[in-house]
Amino acid sequence: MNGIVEINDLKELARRRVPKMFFDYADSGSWTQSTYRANEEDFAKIKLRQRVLVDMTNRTLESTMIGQKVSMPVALAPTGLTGMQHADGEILAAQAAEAFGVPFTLSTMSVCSIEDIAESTTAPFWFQLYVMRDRDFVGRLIDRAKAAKCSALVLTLDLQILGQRHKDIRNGLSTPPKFTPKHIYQMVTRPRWCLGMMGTKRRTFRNIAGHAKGVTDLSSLSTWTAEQFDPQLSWKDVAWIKERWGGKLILKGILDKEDALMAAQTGADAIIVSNHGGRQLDGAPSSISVLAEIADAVGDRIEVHFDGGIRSGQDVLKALCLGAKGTYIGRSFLYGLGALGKDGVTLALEIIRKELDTTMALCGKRDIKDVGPELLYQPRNAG
Ligand code: HOC
Repeated sequence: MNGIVEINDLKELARRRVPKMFFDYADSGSWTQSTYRANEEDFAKIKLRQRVLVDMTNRTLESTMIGQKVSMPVALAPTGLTGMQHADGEILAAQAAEAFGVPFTLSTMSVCSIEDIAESTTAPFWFQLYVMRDRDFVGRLIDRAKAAKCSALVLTLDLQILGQRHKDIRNGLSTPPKFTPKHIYQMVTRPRWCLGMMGTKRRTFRNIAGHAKGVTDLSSLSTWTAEQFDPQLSWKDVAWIKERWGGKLILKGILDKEDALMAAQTGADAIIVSNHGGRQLDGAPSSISVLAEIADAVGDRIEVHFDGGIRSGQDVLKALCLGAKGTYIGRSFLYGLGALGKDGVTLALEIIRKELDTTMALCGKRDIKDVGPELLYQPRNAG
């Protein structure tokens, strides 16, 4: 599309098209947002080695993540309330990912349900699980993911309690609930978004509907979340979930080497080095700054994946060079979704694929499976 060259262009278009409270919800981090910013900024500090006169024909980005074929090692991350960026957002993103040959991960906290995605796609998708105090409900979610033939369960470990997000509080997306004329104004001044929402039945949180009876809007959802998410989640629960699920298991939210070592002992298939997009512990290091240490510590025992701050194909390449077998984009696809719906998600994936391919070639590699730390520039006097 004219004028859209990089992910940032999609971001600016989304900012104009999505009501502020929902754009901010996706876009912001917790507290001072220092970790959220570091996720992006630390990528820029990593320099690539330019190589010349290397045969660059017949390049391939194909790879695998947890043994599943991917057209490039970039999955769509589980993102909460994706259906608020665009009507039926989770369905559109899943369809775009399927056409592209990359995994889509549905969040527990999504607007469209597990069953909605299963009915609208043919490729197996991944389901992200939050653990609530009510283990029967958690068990039922796992069973629904099995019935929908999800091919991996992504268990999030870093949201036992919710990090405080100042923008959400200021926007009224918090407890106690606030819904003011300002919100209504934000919505009606985004006619495309409004028409889309009016045209769909999927406007509330269908994975948890039925269990969370009073949850009908964002405010009541945030109250429910605060009460339901289990602050006592432990490694024992991981064992229980692994057993109940019985399929491929990915543990998301590892940022510390000690935790990575514990995770490697669980028998899970992969970990995701992640700080939840800078939305949980503000002041924690960027995901990219801890990736190499974690990959070195456990990479021979468990597949290491990465998320946090990827806004280009160059960022993907850097994460792969530092030890990730696969990566995830969250905001990068959400901006596309908010800007242009399904076409915007496809465009975000195309932008990333082209940047990844060109960067890999300029670094002198033809196969994404062959990239490693040798592609990164190490200044002579670096410690
Ligand atoms: C109000 C809902 O992964 C996020 C999500 C989890 C959200 C639950 C809160 O936004 O970080």
